[in-house]
Amino acid sequence: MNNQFSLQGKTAWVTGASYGIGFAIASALAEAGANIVFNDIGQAQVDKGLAAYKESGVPARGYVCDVTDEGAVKETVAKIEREVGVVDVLVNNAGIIKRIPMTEMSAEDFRKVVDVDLNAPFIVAKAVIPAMIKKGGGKIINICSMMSELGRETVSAYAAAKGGLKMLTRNIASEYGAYNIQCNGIGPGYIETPQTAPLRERQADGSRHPFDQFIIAKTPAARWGTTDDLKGPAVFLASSASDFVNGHILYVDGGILAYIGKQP
Ligand code: NAP
Ligand code: GCO
Repeated sequence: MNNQFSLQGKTAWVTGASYGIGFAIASALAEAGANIVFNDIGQAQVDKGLAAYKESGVPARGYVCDVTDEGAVKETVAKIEREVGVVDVLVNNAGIIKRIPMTEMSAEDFRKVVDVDLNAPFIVAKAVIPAMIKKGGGKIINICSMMSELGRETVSAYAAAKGGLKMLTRNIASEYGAYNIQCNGIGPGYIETPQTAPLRERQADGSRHPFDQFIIAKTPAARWGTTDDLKGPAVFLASSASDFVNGHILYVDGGILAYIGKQP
């Protein structure tokens, strides 16, 4: 059974993984035996990531690549294939959010969020699928969100992108399942990372942020998730243990989507 979860000899690319969820997922895939590559927008961020991986004892290669730049993505895939090997596992993790009321959000800002959170997963998946087909198969994991299913104030662009990413996941599964490529999503709940730090800031009186309290009440587990909570699900979807799982969004949310919320 343990062999089913082994990634020995596999090359795994986690995008935007200098820190946060991507870093945790890359570390977990490495622990399962994968050779890790990651990218970030600038050399400074890549160097920061390399130092963090080294400190954690995780061998990793870092590449400077803006995932919204198709030319840069194609070049990065060619470098990875030359220097490490064909990408067996792709985790489309890189993402941004802009929390602005829709009527106050510029079309430019809306496009920026969709570009990173939806267009880029298309660009990167499109770049790695041909070599996966030649190799006889592969795994693609798109990092979706609660906002793939739910809306809330100020996150219109993010929800539109993550909802689209859910359907892109299902379409890749549909179009390339015949080539032994499984494409699934992970939908994290509310996770403690820099991206959600503003939602957890302590108030001047030391009390919890109202949104923090809201999430605690909405989550049966009565806590925020940590990046460690995502490690097992990522290894499962990256390994042969999930070879007949395709087009599925695995929500790792402590039960938020199942729960009406604690009565105030
Ligand atoms: P984060 O802390 O903000 O990290 C995002 C990472 O993506 C950073 O390393 C960032 O690099 C990188 N990135 C952004 N734009 C990029 C681009 N154009 N090219 C390459 N890299 C880029 O976010 P996180 O909380 O770890 O979230 C990671 C993923 O999980 C995102 O897709 C997010 O939407 C999703 N998610 C997060 C949560 C949560 O509660 N935290 C829940 C559900 C889903 P820089 O530092 O250089 O900007
Ligand atoms: C927000 C949060 C969420 C989380 C995550 C939830 O502002 O609502 O940032 O969007 O990032 O996507 O799954």
